[in-house]
Amino acid sequence: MTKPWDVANDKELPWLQQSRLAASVAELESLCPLVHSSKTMTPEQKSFFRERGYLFLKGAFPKSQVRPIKEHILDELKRLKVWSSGKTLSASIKNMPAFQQIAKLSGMIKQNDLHAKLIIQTASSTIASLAEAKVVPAQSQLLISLPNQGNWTLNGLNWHTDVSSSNPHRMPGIQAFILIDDVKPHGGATLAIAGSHLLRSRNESSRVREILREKGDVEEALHSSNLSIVEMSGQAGDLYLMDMRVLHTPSINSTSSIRMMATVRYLIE
Ligand SMILES: O=C(O)CCC(=O)C(=O)O
Repeated sequence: MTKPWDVANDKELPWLQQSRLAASVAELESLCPLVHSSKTMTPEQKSFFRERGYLFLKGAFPKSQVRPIKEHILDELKRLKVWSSGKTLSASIKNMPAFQQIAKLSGMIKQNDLHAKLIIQTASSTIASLAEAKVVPAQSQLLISLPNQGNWTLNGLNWHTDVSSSNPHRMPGIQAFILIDDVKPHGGATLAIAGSHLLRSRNESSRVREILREKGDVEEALHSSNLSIVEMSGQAGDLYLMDMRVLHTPSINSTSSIRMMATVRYLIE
């Protein structure tokens, strides 16, 4: 099993077509009655996760738990002279390609261990319940994007999986995406292709790659293969859980707010 956390292994999937995200919103809304229970997942949540490869848990963390992390990030950005009082201070970081910026900022900001550990612990039991297996938090990372990165688009994104498993029938792990602050649609949230974890054969995968390269209505084409794009936007404290076989990508932050998320990768023992 390889763990190329920082390196996209699907670089040949560069061009996507911009369009709406209606299918994913409908999917998320259908889950709303289920989302408040934590730790033990309901059979409905487990079955949704198995079929779509992700789960949205609205308000999984109290805002009081994520607020200190947000404050720490803002303090760090100020200390590093990257961002303060609504202004970007570092021209070199602002001018970096959007996705390099994420990696750079995640490397620069010191993690606040105490709060990160609390999040990791709280999510662990929920994830173990979903995986029905023992899971180990292998790696955590802040996902920060500066505002105003340009027009939001589905073109030129970096679709990838972080772990390649020798057995495509077995889920290698679950990745948690935690919203540290509110993230509006088109605000730089991670995008995922729901259902892509079930692409079994080389033929199926190649067809999806082709769809992602085409300039037509990509979402329509994905929909006909029972695939849909999920934009992990929401409010501080929301949690998205994703089967690590699901294709996902960073996206452009076209809003005027910093995108603040954190991710933890849990591998199945
Ligand atoms: O910055 C992002 O939202 C992308 C995150 C990602 O691709 C990953 O954690 O593997």
